Amino acid sequence: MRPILSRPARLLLATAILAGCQTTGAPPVSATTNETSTATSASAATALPAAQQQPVSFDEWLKGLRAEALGQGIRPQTFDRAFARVKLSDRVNELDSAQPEFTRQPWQYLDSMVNENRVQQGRQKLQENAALLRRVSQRTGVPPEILVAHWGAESDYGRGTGGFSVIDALTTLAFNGRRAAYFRTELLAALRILDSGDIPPERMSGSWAGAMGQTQFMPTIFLKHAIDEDGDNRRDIWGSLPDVFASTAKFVQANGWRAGESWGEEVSLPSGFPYDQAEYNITKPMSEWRQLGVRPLNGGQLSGDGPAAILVLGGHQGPAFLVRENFRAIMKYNPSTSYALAVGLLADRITGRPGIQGNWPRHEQALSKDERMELQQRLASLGMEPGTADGIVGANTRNAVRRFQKSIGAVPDGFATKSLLERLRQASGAVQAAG
Ligand SMILES: [Ca+2]
Repeated sequence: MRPILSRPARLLLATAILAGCQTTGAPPVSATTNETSTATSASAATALPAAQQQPVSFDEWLKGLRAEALGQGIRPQTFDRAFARVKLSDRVNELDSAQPEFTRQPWQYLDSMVNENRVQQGRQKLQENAALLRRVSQRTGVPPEILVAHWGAESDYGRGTGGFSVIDALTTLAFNGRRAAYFRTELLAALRILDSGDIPPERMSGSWAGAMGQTQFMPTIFLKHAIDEDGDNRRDIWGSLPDVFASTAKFVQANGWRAGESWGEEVSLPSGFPYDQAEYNITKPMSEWRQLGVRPLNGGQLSGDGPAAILVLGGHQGPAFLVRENFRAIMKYNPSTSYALAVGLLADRITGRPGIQGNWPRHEQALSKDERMELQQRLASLGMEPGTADGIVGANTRNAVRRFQKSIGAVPDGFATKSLLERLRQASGAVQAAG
């Protein structure tokens, strides 16, 4: 529907691209911006419902959907009004099937998400809405700056909520998308929202994958967590800031936010640190990290008991972060470690704390999809067990990279770059020559 991607679409795709290189190993169940899972879930294509194997006309399909919706108690006039001018969207199909060719490095993503402009805007929004944010924060334990940072990350403080009709987008994806069953559930949830009168269909806008309004909630998340804070009997995450902040806070609280604790911090690691322990899924009590020599940047000792994990998204040459339980709560909004880091750092900057102190290894180039697959194939041929050669660098691939790094005496940080692929090519060439 537009010649170039809008800012929110680019933002969401960027998240998807990053999730591709930093998938957490968890099943792809993004709570809100579902693009993350859509673009990276290779297994989704294998789970087509039976209906997909016997194509039906759109009219027949719509009849079936109407019967199902009415069976769930949605009023016929709601359904008919929602679908009066429904259009299948080629653009949605295009975005759904887009496979990212190039991965952005974490610092490129963070540069775009936590830039000076975003920080300044965030400070202003925090001030403008101070009383409201304080009230919501006191009730839920989620700090105002975290609410503002989610808002900034999801929709650039409400400016980029996606220009798609949610009904059109979800209908397109439910009718013939790769994950039709999932989107059918979301479409029925969207109809339930319309039926409850929260928003008229023509104002129900969102991303190409149906993430709605300023919070970018998927419809099922809206039904569970959206709040009418301003008391007009409508949960309006499109136009009401009280509703936006209260809904975000309820969702983040439900995701396990611990009041009074931070998301984490940048830390310094000693030389000889066991970088094979720097992985999102490896958590340890704080006492163990202290023993391993992990320190706050400004000296002293780490506070709290843990559990926490160490993240080095740019390998051992880049900054290191200790991430706590609240980091996991942020990730339930969008299951990408880079996303959660962006929200945490944006919140820090908004409240005047410094940004990242360490330097990223900006000379390290990202791998293309072909190169990622080559990396995996070469690791497999050396017996490093990277899992399926699908071009997605997750924990399995990172651990295989670590095995290879150990085998050549390099620091086992699992960071897959062009220079690492080059060393791998040399090593597998050497193996071939020896064989
Ligand atoms: Ca309201």
